[in-house]
Amino acid sequence: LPASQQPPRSRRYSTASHPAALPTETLSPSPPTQQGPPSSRTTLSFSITDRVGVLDECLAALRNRAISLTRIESRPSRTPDWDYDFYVDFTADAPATVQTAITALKGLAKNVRVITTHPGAAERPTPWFPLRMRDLDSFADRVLAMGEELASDHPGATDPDYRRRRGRITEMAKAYRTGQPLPHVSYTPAEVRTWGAVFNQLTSLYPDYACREYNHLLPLFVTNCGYREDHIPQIEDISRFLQECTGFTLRPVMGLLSSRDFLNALAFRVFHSTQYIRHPSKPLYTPEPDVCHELLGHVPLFANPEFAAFSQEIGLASLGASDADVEKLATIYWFTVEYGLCRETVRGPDGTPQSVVRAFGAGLLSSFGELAYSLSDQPEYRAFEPARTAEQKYPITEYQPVYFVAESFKDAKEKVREFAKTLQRPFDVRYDPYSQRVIVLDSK
Ligand code: HBI
Ligand code: NLE
Ligand code: FE
Repeated sequence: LPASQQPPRSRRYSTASHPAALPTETLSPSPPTQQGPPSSRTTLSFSITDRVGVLDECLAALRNRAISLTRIESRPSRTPDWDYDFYVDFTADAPATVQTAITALKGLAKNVRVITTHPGAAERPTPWFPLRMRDLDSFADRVLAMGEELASDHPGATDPDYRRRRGRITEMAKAYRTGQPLPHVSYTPAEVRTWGAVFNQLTSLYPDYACREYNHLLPLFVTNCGYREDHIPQIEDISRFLQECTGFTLRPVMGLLSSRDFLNALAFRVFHSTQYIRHPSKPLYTPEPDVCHELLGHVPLFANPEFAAFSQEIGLASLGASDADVEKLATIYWFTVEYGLCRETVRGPDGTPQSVVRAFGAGLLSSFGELAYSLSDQPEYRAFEPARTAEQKYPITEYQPVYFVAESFKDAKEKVREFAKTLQRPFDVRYDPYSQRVIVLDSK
Protein backbone atom coordinates (compact mmCIF):
# COMPACT_ATOMS: atom_id res chain seq x y z
CA LEU A 1 0.00 0.00 0.00
CA PRO A 2 1.17 3.57 -0.56
CA ALA A 3 2.02 5.20 2.74
CA SER A 4 -1.13 7.34 2.68
CA GLN A 5 -3.36 4.24 2.62
CA GLN A 6 -1.57 2.32 5.31
CA PRO A 7 -3.39 1.78 8.57
CA PRO A 8 -2.01 3.88 11.40
CA ARG A 9 0.82 2.15 13.18
CA SER A 10 -0.07 0.68 16.51
CA ARG A 11 0.78 3.03 19.33
CA ARG A 12 1.21 0.15 21.73
CA TYR A 13 4.59 -1.41 22.18
CA SER A 14 3.74 -4.60 20.46
CA THR A 15 4.93 -7.31 18.17
CA ALA A 16 4.11 -5.16 15.13
CA SER A 17 7.68 -5.53 13.90
CA HIS A 18 7.31 -9.29 13.86
CA PRO A 19 7.20 -10.49 10.23
CA ALA A 20 4.11 -12.59 10.86
CA ALA A 21 2.24 -9.43 11.80
CA LEU A 22 3.04 -7.69 8.51
CA PRO A 23 1.46 -8.18 5.10
CA THR A 24 3.90 -10.60 3.54
CA GLU A 25 4.61 -8.49 0.48
CA THR A 26 6.37 -5.94 2.66
CA LEU A 27 8.90 -8.64 3.50
CA SER A 28 9.97 -9.22 -0.03
CA PRO A 29 12.37 -8.76 -1.62
CA SER A 30 14.44 -6.97 1.01
CA PRO A 31 15.24 -8.62 4.32
CA PRO A 32 15.58 -6.51 7.45
CA THR A 33 18.17 -3.81 7.05
CA GLN A 34 19.73 -1.39 9.41
CA GLN A 35 17.96 1.98 9.56
CA GLY A 36 19.58 5.16 10.83
CA PRO A 37 22.83 5.16 12.77
CA PRO A 38 24.14 1.79 13.99
CA SER A 39 22.69 0.85 17.35
CA SER A 40 22.89 -2.21 19.55
CA ARG A 41 19.87 -4.47 19.85
CA THR A 42 19.05 -6.37 23.03
CA THR A 43 16.38 -8.77 24.21
CA LEU A 44 16.03 -9.32 27.96
CA SER A 45 13.58 -10.55 30.53
CA PHE A 46 12.90 -9.48 34.10
CA SER A 47 10.27 -10.14 36.75
CA ILE A 48 8.53 -7.83 39.18
CA THR A 49 6.34 -8.27 42.24
CA ASP A 50 3.22 -6.25 41.59
CA ARG A 51 2.75 -2.87 43.22
CA VAL A 52 1.61 0.47 41.87
CA GLY A 53 4.17 2.01 39.51
CA VAL A 54 6.82 -0.69 39.54
CA LEU A 55 6.76 -1.24 35.77
CA ASP A 56 6.96 2.49 35.25
CA GLU A 57 10.13 2.60 37.38
CA CYS A 58 11.71 -0.21 35.38
CA LEU A 59 10.89 1.45 32.07
CA ALA A 60 12.25 4.75 33.39
CA ALA A 61 15.60 3.02 33.85
CA LEU A 62 15.60 2.47 30.10
CA ARG A 63 14.02 5.76 29.09
CA ASN A 64 16.52 7.79 31.16
CA ARG A 65 19.33 6.32 29.07
CA ALA A 66 17.66 7.14 25.75
CA ILE A 67 16.99 3.46 25.17
CA SER A 68 14.15 2.85 22.77
CA LEU A 69 11.80 -0.07 23.42
CA THR A 70 10.73 -1.97 20.31
CA ARG A 71 8.70 -4.68 22.02
CA ILE A 72 7.31 -5.49 25.44
CA GLU A 73 5.32 -8.54 26.45
CA SER A 74 4.13 -9.58 29.88
CA ARG A 75 2.74 -12.68 31.45
CA PRO A 76 1.97 -13.82 34.99
CA SER A 77 4.91 -15.59 36.64
CA ARG A 78 4.56 -19.16 37.72
CA THR A 79 4.93 -18.12 41.35
CA PRO A 80 2.31 -17.84 44.13
CA ASP A 81 3.01 -14.10 44.54
CA TRP A 82 1.57 -11.46 42.20
CA ASP A 83 4.70 -11.57 40.07
CA TYR A 84 4.87 -10.81 36.38
CA ASP A 85 7.53 -11.64 33.83
CA PHE A 86 8.38 -9.10 31.13
CA TYR A 87 10.18 -9.62 27.85
CA VAL A 88 11.56 -6.52 26.22
CA ASP A 89 13.48 -5.73 23.03
CA PHE A 90 15.27 -2.44 22.76
CA THR A 91 17.84 -0.52 20.81
CA ALA A 92 20.51 1.61 22.44
CA ASP A 93 23.24 3.82 21.07
CA ALA A 94 26.12 1.81 22.58
CA PRO A 95 26.81 -1.44 24.46
CA ALA A 96 27.95 0.60 27.50
CA THR A 97 24.49 2.17 27.73
CA VAL A 98 22.99 -1.31 27.80
CA GLN A 99 25.25 -2.29 30.69
CA THR A 100 24.27 0.69 32.89
CA ALA A 101 20.59 0.07 32.14
CA ILE A 102 20.92 -3.57 33.17
CA THR A 103 22.63 -2.57 36.41
CA ALA A 104 19.82 -0.11 37.16
CA LEU A 105 17.15 -2.69 36.33
CA LYS A 106 18.75 -5.20 38.66
CA GLY A 107 18.07 -2.78 41.52
CA LEU A 108 14.38 -2.63 40.63
CA ALA A 109 13.39 -6.04 39.30
CA LYS A 110 14.13 -9.72 39.87
CA ASN A 111 15.72 -12.24 37.52
CA VAL A 112 17.11 -9.75 35.02
CA ARG A 113 18.35 -11.95 32.18
CA VAL A 114 19.91 -10.87 28.90
CA ILE A 115 18.61 -13.21 26.22
CA THR A 116 20.57 -11.80 23.28
CA THR A 117 22.51 -8.64 22.63
CA HIS A 118 24.07 -7.52 19.37
CA PRO A 119 26.63 -4.73 19.68
CA GLY A 120 25.87 -1.97 17.19
CA ALA A 121 29.43 -1.53 15.99
CA ALA A 122 29.36 -4.99 14.45
CA GLU A 123 26.12 -4.42 12.62
CA ARG A 124 26.15 -4.38 8.86
CA PRO A 125 23.51 -4.10 6.19
CA THR A 126 21.97 -7.48 5.50
CA PRO A 127 22.76 -8.72 1.97
CA TRP A 128 19.70 -9.43 -0.17
CA PHE A 129 18.45 -12.99 -0.02
CA PRO A 130 15.57 -14.89 -1.63
CA LEU A 131 12.39 -15.12 0.44
CA ARG A 132 10.12 -16.87 -2.04
CA MET A 133 10.73 -19.73 -4.42
CA ARG A 134 10.34 -17.50 -7.44
CA ASP A 135 13.03 -15.14 -6.14
CA LEU A 136 15.43 -17.87 -7.33
CA ASP A 137 14.54 -16.83 -10.90
CA SER A 138 16.89 -13.89 -10.44
CA PHE A 139 19.88 -16.29 -10.34
CA ALA A 140 19.24 -17.41 -13.93
CA ASP A 141 21.74 -15.12 -15.60
CA ARG A 142 24.03 -14.47 -12.65
CA VAL A 143 26.53 -17.20 -13.54
CA LEU A 144 30.28 -16.83 -13.32
CA ALA A 145 31.31 -17.13 -16.97
CA MET A 146 33.21 -20.40 -17.20
CA GLY A 147 35.66 -19.02 -14.57
CA GLU A 148 38.71 -17.17 -15.91
CA GLU A 149 40.99 -20.00 -14.77
CA LEU A 150 38.88 -22.52 -16.61
CA ALA A 151 38.72 -20.76 -19.94
CA SER A 152 42.29 -21.27 -21.09
CA ASP A 153 42.90 -24.90 -20.19
CA HIS A 154 39.34 -26.15 -20.54
CA PRO A 155 39.33 -28.97 -23.11
CA GLY A 156 36.15 -27.56 -24.65
CA ALA A 157 37.41 -23.99 -24.95
CA THR A 158 38.85 -24.51 -28.43
CA ASP A 159 36.14 -26.83 -29.81
CA PRO A 160 33.52 -24.69 -31.61
CA ASP A 161 30.95 -27.49 -31.94
CA TYR A 162 31.16 -28.21 -28.24
CA ARG A 163 30.75 -24.55 -27.40
CA ARG A 164 27.72 -24.20 -29.68
CA ARG A 165 26.07 -27.24 -28.14
CA ARG A 166 26.64 -25.91 -24.64
CA GLY A 167 25.27 -22.57 -25.70
CA ARG A 168 21.98 -24.20 -26.75
CA ILE A 169 21.63 -26.18 -23.53
CA THR A 170 22.48 -23.25 -21.27
CA GLU A 171 20.01 -20.98 -23.12
CA MET A 172 17.20 -23.24 -21.88
CA ALA A 173 18.49 -22.96 -18.35
CA LYS A 174 18.66 -19.19 -18.64
CA ALA A 175 15.04 -19.01 -19.84
CA TYR A 176 13.67 -21.33 -17.14
CA ARG A 177 11.30 -19.82 -14.57
CA THR A 178 9.80 -21.27 -11.40
CA GLY A 179 6.75 -23.41 -12.12
CA GLN A 180 7.65 -24.27 -15.71
CA PRO A 181 8.45 -27.86 -16.73
CA LEU A 182 12.19 -28.50 -16.47
CA PRO A 183 14.02 -28.35 -19.82
CA HIS A 184 14.33 -31.66 -21.61
CA VAL A 185 17.62 -32.22 -23.45
CA SER A 186 17.78 -34.69 -26.35
CA TYR A 187 21.32 -35.93 -25.92
CA THR A 188 23.27 -36.94 -29.02
CA PRO A 189 24.69 -40.46 -29.42
CA ALA A 190 28.18 -39.02 -28.83
CA GLU A 191 27.07 -37.41 -25.57
CA VAL A 192 25.47 -40.65 -24.44
CA ARG A 193 28.76 -42.44 -25.18
CA THR A 194 30.64 -39.98 -22.96
CA TRP A 195 28.08 -40.54 -20.20
CA GLY A 196 28.30 -44.32 -20.71
CA ALA A 197 32.09 -44.32 -20.36
CA VAL A 198 31.91 -42.23 -17.17
CA PHE A 199 29.00 -44.32 -15.81
CA ASN A 200 30.72 -47.68 -16.39
CA GLN A 201 34.05 -46.67 -14.94
CA LEU A 202 32.53 -45.06 -11.88
CA THR A 203 30.06 -47.83 -11.09
CA SER A 204 32.97 -50.28 -11.14
CA LEU A 205 34.68 -48.27 -8.38
CA TYR A 206 31.69 -47.46 -6.16
CA PRO A 207 31.45 -50.77 -4.29
CA ASP A 208 34.93 -50.27 -2.82
CA TYR A 209 35.26 -46.46 -2.90
CA ALA A 210 31.87 -44.89 -2.23
CA CYS A 211 30.37 -44.58 1.24
CA ARG A 212 27.69 -47.01 2.33
CA GLU A 213 24.85 -44.47 2.15
CA TYR A 214 25.65 -43.75 -1.49
CA ASN A 215 25.82 -47.40 -2.45
CA HIS A 216 22.49 -47.94 -0.76
CA LEU A 217 20.78 -45.16 -2.73
CA LEU A 218 22.22 -45.47 -6.23
CA PRO A 219 20.08 -48.52 -7.18
CA LEU A 220 16.94 -46.46 -6.47
CA PHE A 221 17.94 -44.15 -9.29
CA VAL A 222 18.58 -47.06 -11.63
CA THR A 223 15.05 -48.30 -10.94
CA ASN A 224 13.19 -44.98 -10.76
CA CYS A 225 15.06 -42.53 -12.96
CA GLY A 226 16.63 -44.60 -15.71
CA TYR A 227 20.27 -44.38 -14.64
CA ARG A 228 21.88 -46.59 -17.30
CA GLU A 229 25.00 -46.74 -19.39
CA ASP A 230 23.02 -46.00 -22.59
CA HIS A 231 20.75 -43.25 -21.22
CA ILE A 232 21.39 -39.84 -19.70
CA PRO A 233 18.55 -39.29 -17.23
CA GLN A 234 16.45 -36.11 -17.51
CA ILE A 235 16.48 -33.73 -14.55
CA GLU A 236 12.66 -33.56 -14.75
CA ASP A 237 12.40 -37.27 -13.84
CA ILE A 238 15.02 -36.98 -11.12
CA SER A 239 13.46 -33.87 -9.64
CA ARG A 240 10.05 -35.54 -9.44
CA PHE A 241 11.53 -38.60 -7.73
CA LEU A 242 13.62 -36.58 -5.26
CA GLN A 243 10.60 -34.49 -4.38
CA GLU A 244 8.79 -37.65 -3.33
CA CYS A 245 11.79 -38.75 -1.23
CA THR A 246 12.80 -35.58 0.62
CA GLY A 247 11.15 -32.58 -1.04
CA PHE A 248 14.38 -31.69 -2.85
CA THR A 249 13.90 -30.41 -6.39
CA LEU A 250 16.31 -29.54 -9.20
CA ARG A 251 16.52 -26.36 -11.22
CA PRO A 252 18.54 -26.00 -14.40
CA VAL A 253 21.54 -23.66 -14.25
CA MET A 254 23.90 -22.29 -16.91
CA GLY A 255 27.07 -22.94 -14.92
CA LEU A 256 28.73 -21.90 -11.68
CA LEU A 257 26.70 -19.61 -9.46
CA SER A 258 28.27 -17.48 -6.77
CA SER A 259 28.65 -19.39 -3.52
CA ARG A 260 26.01 -17.16 -1.94
CA ASP A 261 23.38 -17.80 -4.62
CA PHE A 262 24.15 -21.49 -4.83
CA LEU A 263 23.94 -22.01 -1.05
CA ASN A 264 20.88 -19.74 -0.65
CA ALA A 265 18.90 -22.04 -2.97
CA LEU A 266 19.60 -25.00 -0.69
CA ALA A 267 17.47 -23.23 1.96
CA PHE A 268 14.49 -24.02 -0.33
CA ARG A 269 15.70 -27.60 -0.84
CA VAL A 270 16.56 -26.60 -4.38
CA PHE A 271 19.69 -27.87 -6.08
CA HIS A 272 20.95 -26.15 -9.23
CA SER A 273 21.94 -28.67 -11.84
CA THR A 274 23.81 -28.19 -15.10
CA GLN A 275 22.59 -30.27 -18.05
CA TYR A 276 25.48 -30.09 -20.51
CA ILE A 277 28.10 -32.86 -20.50
CA ARG A 278 31.89 -32.68 -20.19
CA HIS A 279 34.13 -32.64 -23.26
CA PRO A 280 34.64 -36.17 -24.65
CA SER A 281 38.44 -35.75 -24.67
CA LYS A 282 38.61 -35.81 -20.86
CA PRO A 283 35.83 -37.98 -19.44
CA LEU A 284 37.62 -38.88 -16.21
CA TYR A 285 38.03 -35.40 -14.76
CA THR A 286 36.59 -31.97 -15.47
CA PRO A 287 36.98 -28.95 -13.24
CA GLU A 288 33.38 -27.83 -13.75
CA PRO A 289 30.05 -29.25 -12.76
CA ASP A 290 28.39 -31.12 -15.66
CA VAL A 291 25.51 -33.57 -15.92
CA CYS A 292 27.74 -36.49 -14.81
CA HIS A 293 28.85 -34.60 -11.73
CA GLU A 294 25.32 -33.53 -10.77
CA LEU A 295 23.51 -36.80 -11.44
CA LEU A 296 26.13 -39.29 -10.27
CA GLY A 297 27.95 -37.11 -7.74
CA HIS A 298 25.22 -35.13 -6.01
CA VAL A 299 21.77 -36.46 -6.71
CA PRO A 300 21.70 -39.84 -4.93
CA LEU A 301 22.45 -38.48 -1.45
CA PHE A 302 19.62 -35.92 -1.70
CA ALA A 303 17.27 -38.89 -1.39
CA ASN A 304 18.59 -39.42 2.15
CA PRO A 305 16.32 -37.48 4.55
CA GLU A 306 19.13 -36.56 6.91
CA PHE A 307 21.46 -35.44 4.17
CA ALA A 308 18.64 -33.37 2.69
CA ALA A 309 17.98 -31.69 6.04
CA PHE A 310 21.67 -31.05 6.55
CA SER A 311 22.02 -29.48 3.09
CA GLN A 312 19.06 -27.23 3.80
CA GLU A 313 20.63 -26.14 7.09
CA ILE A 314 23.76 -24.95 5.30
CA GLY A 315 21.43 -23.10 2.95
CA LEU A 316 19.45 -21.47 5.76
CA ALA A 317 22.69 -20.44 7.50
CA SER A 318 23.83 -18.70 4.31
CA LEU A 319 20.76 -16.44 3.99
CA GLY A 320 21.82 -12.87 4.67
CA ALA A 321 25.14 -14.10 6.12
CA SER A 322 28.21 -11.84 5.88
CA ASP A 323 30.57 -12.40 2.95
CA ALA A 324 33.11 -13.89 5.36
CA ASP A 325 30.56 -16.35 6.73
CA VAL A 326 29.39 -17.34 3.25
CA GLU A 327 33.02 -18.02 2.38
CA LYS A 328 33.35 -20.26 5.43
CA LEU A 329 30.15 -22.13 4.62
CA ALA A 330 31.26 -22.54 1.00
CA THR A 331 34.63 -23.93 2.12
CA ILE A 332 32.96 -26.38 4.47
CA TYR A 333 30.56 -27.34 1.69
CA TRP A 334 33.58 -27.87 -0.55
CA PHE A 335 35.35 -30.22 1.87
CA THR A 336 32.20 -32.20 2.70
CA VAL A 337 29.47 -32.22 0.04
CA GLU A 338 32.01 -31.84 -2.79
CA TYR A 339 35.19 -33.55 -1.57
CA GLY A 340 34.34 -35.23 1.73
CA LEU A 341 35.82 -38.53 2.87
CA CYS A 342 34.61 -40.51 5.87
CA ARG A 343 35.60 -43.51 7.88
CA GLU A 344 33.43 -46.57 8.02
CA THR A 345 33.67 -50.09 9.25
CA VAL A 346 33.50 -52.93 6.76
CA ARG A 347 33.94 -56.69 7.10
CA GLY A 348 37.25 -57.89 5.70
CA PRO A 349 37.56 -61.04 3.55
CA ASP A 350 37.85 -63.16 6.69
CA GLY A 351 34.81 -61.50 8.29
CA THR A 352 36.70 -59.35 10.79
CA PRO A 353 35.62 -55.69 11.05
CA GLN A 354 38.08 -53.15 9.70
CA SER A 355 38.10 -49.37 9.48
CA VAL A 356 38.35 -47.93 5.97
CA VAL A 357 38.10 -44.50 4.34
CA ARG A 358 35.36 -43.95 1.76
CA ALA A 359 34.20 -41.03 -0.40
CA PHE A 360 30.93 -39.15 -0.02
CA GLY A 361 31.88 -35.92 -1.84
CA ALA A 362 30.22 -35.41 -5.23
CA GLY A 363 33.41 -34.14 -6.91
CA LEU A 364 34.97 -37.51 -6.11
CA LEU A 365 31.93 -39.64 -6.89
CA SER A 366 31.77 -38.11 -10.40
CA SER A 367 35.46 -38.32 -11.28
CA PHE A 368 37.02 -41.70 -11.95
CA GLY A 369 40.46 -40.07 -11.85
CA GLU A 370 40.09 -38.19 -8.59
CA LEU A 371 38.07 -40.89 -6.82
CA ALA A 372 40.95 -43.34 -7.25
CA TYR A 373 43.53 -40.66 -6.39
CA SER A 374 41.71 -39.49 -3.25
CA LEU A 375 41.77 -42.98 -1.77
CA SER A 376 45.39 -43.67 -2.76
CA ASP A 377 48.34 -42.82 -0.53
CA GLN A 378 49.17 -39.64 -2.48
CA PRO A 379 46.99 -36.89 -0.95
CA GLU A 380 47.25 -35.56 2.56
CA TYR A 381 44.45 -36.42 5.00
CA ARG A 382 43.38 -34.25 7.92
CA ALA A 383 40.66 -34.79 10.46
CA PHE A 384 37.45 -32.91 9.60
CA GLU A 385 36.97 -30.06 12.06
CA PRO A 386 34.65 -27.34 10.70
CA ALA A 387 36.29 -24.32 12.37
CA ARG A 388 39.67 -25.35 10.95
CA THR A 389 38.48 -26.77 7.68
CA ALA A 390 36.66 -23.46 6.99
CA GLU A 391 40.05 -21.71 6.74
CA GLN A 392 41.66 -24.12 4.28
CA LYS A 393 42.50 -22.80 0.78
CA TYR A 394 41.84 -25.09 -2.15
CA PRO A 395 42.39 -25.29 -5.92
CA ILE A 396 39.26 -25.73 -8.06
CA THR A 397 40.74 -26.92 -11.36
CA GLU A 398 42.91 -29.82 -10.24
CA TYR A 399 42.90 -32.77 -7.82
CA GLN A 400 42.75 -31.65 -4.21
CA PRO A 401 46.09 -31.77 -2.35
CA VAL A 402 44.29 -32.09 1.01
CA TYR A 403 41.14 -33.99 1.98
CA PHE A 404 39.33 -33.86 5.28
CA VAL A 405 38.24 -37.17 6.73
CA ALA A 406 35.15 -37.27 8.94
CA GLU A 407 34.73 -39.88 11.66
CA SER A 408 31.62 -40.99 9.82
CA PHE A 409 29.13 -39.62 7.34
CA LYS A 410 26.83 -38.86 10.27
CA ASP A 411 29.59 -37.15 12.23
CA ALA A 412 30.30 -34.78 9.31
CA LYS A 413 26.64 -33.80 9.16
CA GLU A 414 26.40 -33.17 12.89
CA LYS A 415 29.61 -31.15 13.08
CA VAL A 416 28.55 -28.92 10.17
CA ARG A 417 25.19 -28.33 11.83
CA GLU A 418 26.88 -27.27 15.06
CA PHE A 419 29.18 -24.97 13.13
CA ALA A 420 26.34 -23.33 11.19
CA LYS A 421 24.64 -22.52 14.50
CA THR A 422 27.70 -20.58 15.72
CA LEU A 423 27.49 -18.02 12.90
CA GLN A 424 25.95 -14.77 14.17
CA ARG A 425 23.12 -12.96 12.46
CA PRO A 426 20.74 -10.40 13.98
CA PHE A 427 17.74 -12.50 12.95
CA ASP A 428 16.78 -16.11 12.55
CA VAL A 429 15.09 -17.86 9.63
CA ARG A 430 12.66 -20.71 9.13
CA TYR A 431 11.41 -22.33 5.96
CA ASP A 432 7.70 -22.84 5.42
CA PRO A 433 7.33 -25.68 2.92
CA TYR A 434 3.60 -25.00 2.35
CA SER A 435 4.15 -21.52 0.96
CA GLN A 436 7.74 -22.26 -0.09
CA ARG A 437 8.82 -19.13 1.70
CA VAL A 438 11.55 -18.18 4.09
CA ILE A 439 10.21 -16.65 7.28
CA VAL A 440 12.46 -14.07 8.94
CA LEU A 441 12.28 -13.96 12.70
CA ASP A 442 13.51 -10.64 14.00
CA SER A 443 15.43 -10.09 17.25
CA LYS A 444 17.00 -13.51 17.48
N1 HBI B 1 27.37 -23.39 -8.72
N2 HBI B 1 26.08 -24.42 -10.33
C1 HBI B 1 26.88 -24.51 -9.27
N3 HBI B 1 27.20 -25.73 -8.76
C2 HBI B 1 28.01 -25.86 -7.67
O1 HBI B 1 28.26 -26.99 -7.22
C3 HBI B 1 28.53 -24.70 -7.09
C4 HBI B 1 28.19 -23.45 -7.65
N4 HBI B 1 28.68 -22.34 -7.13
C5 HBI B 1 29.50 -22.32 -5.97
C6 HBI B 1 29.85 -23.65 -5.47
N5 HBI B 1 29.36 -24.74 -5.99
C7 HBI B 1 30.86 -23.73 -4.37
O2 HBI B 1 31.31 -22.46 -4.00
C8 HBI B 1 30.34 -24.39 -3.14
O3 HBI B 1 31.42 -24.62 -2.30
C9 HBI B 1 29.28 -23.59 -2.45
N1 NLE C 1 36.00 -32.98 -11.00
C1 NLE C 1 34.62 -33.38 -11.01
C2 NLE C 1 34.41 -34.38 -12.14
O1 NLE C 1 35.26 -34.57 -12.97
O2 NLE C 1 33.34 -34.98 -12.19
C3 NLE C 1 33.65 -32.21 -11.13
C4 NLE C 1 33.79 -31.23 -10.00
C5 NLE C 1 32.81 -30.10 -10.03
C6 NLE C 1 32.97 -29.22 -8.85
FE1 FE D 1 29.17 -30.04 -7.09
